[in-house]
Amino acid sequence: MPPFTILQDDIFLVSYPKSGNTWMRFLLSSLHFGKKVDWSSVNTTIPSIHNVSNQGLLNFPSPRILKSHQNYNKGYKKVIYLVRDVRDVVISYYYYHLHLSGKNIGVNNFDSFLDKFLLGKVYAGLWDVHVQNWLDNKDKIENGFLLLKYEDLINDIDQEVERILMFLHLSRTKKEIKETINWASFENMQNLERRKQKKPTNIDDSIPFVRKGQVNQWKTFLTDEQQNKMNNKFGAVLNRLGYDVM
Ligand code: PPS
Repeated sequence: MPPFTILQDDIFLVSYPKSGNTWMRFLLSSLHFGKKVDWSSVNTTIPSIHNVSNQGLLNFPSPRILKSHQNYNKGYKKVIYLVRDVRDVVISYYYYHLHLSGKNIGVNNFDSFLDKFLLGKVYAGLWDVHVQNWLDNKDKIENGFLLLKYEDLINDIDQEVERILMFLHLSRTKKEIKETINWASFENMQNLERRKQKKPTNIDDSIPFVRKGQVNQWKTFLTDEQQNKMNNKFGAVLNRLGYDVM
């Protein structure tokens, strides 16, 4: 992607794809900007550096929150890094491809997608490289690095919202926090998705973007052989993040 201007007070929301960044953008839009976004306004509140030109990004008021899937970038000065168990990421990513273009994705079953994923032949490359690069460099990030786990958000959203507020030096009332969490709930985001006005024509409606929103899907979805492949490839980084690897 072309270079873009990083400002001193930018906050980056960084994640490997399918780790829950859209959920986080709904939460942050409300916590940081006081805006309850929907699918038409999320991109005009927290833009993606991948979809907006440098000039377009400069039109956003500071401090900007910018979504990024980029690998470690030493220019980023404040980073919220969101991770998710890669064994669920791969399933979510597979369904996302089906959502985007029906069956016409060059892989016609999960096994072939898994093989591509294990080789890093998907957008954003290898999951473990992405995670390791950010974790290895986190202490160099000038204005702070906050690691969030999708699973912690699912298990204790109140506690994670407190951590986010502290990291961003924000204070919000209990009522504001409750309303934010409800607005960004799985059910509300799925409802908002259903009511979306503009839907690209190549979307497969039977597979929503806000699809399952669960942890440990892999335990029932992946075969033993597929679990072994994932654990062999990503076990070290899964362990580093505190995920169970059998
Ligand atoms: S993307 O395409 O990289 O921007 O995808 P991303 O938003 O990072 O991740 C999509 C997955 O996040 C789930 N999701 C949620 N989970 C829990 N609660 C809420 N509110 C929520 N919103 C989105 C979404 O369903 C995708 O996960 P899967 O496992 O496919 O359901």
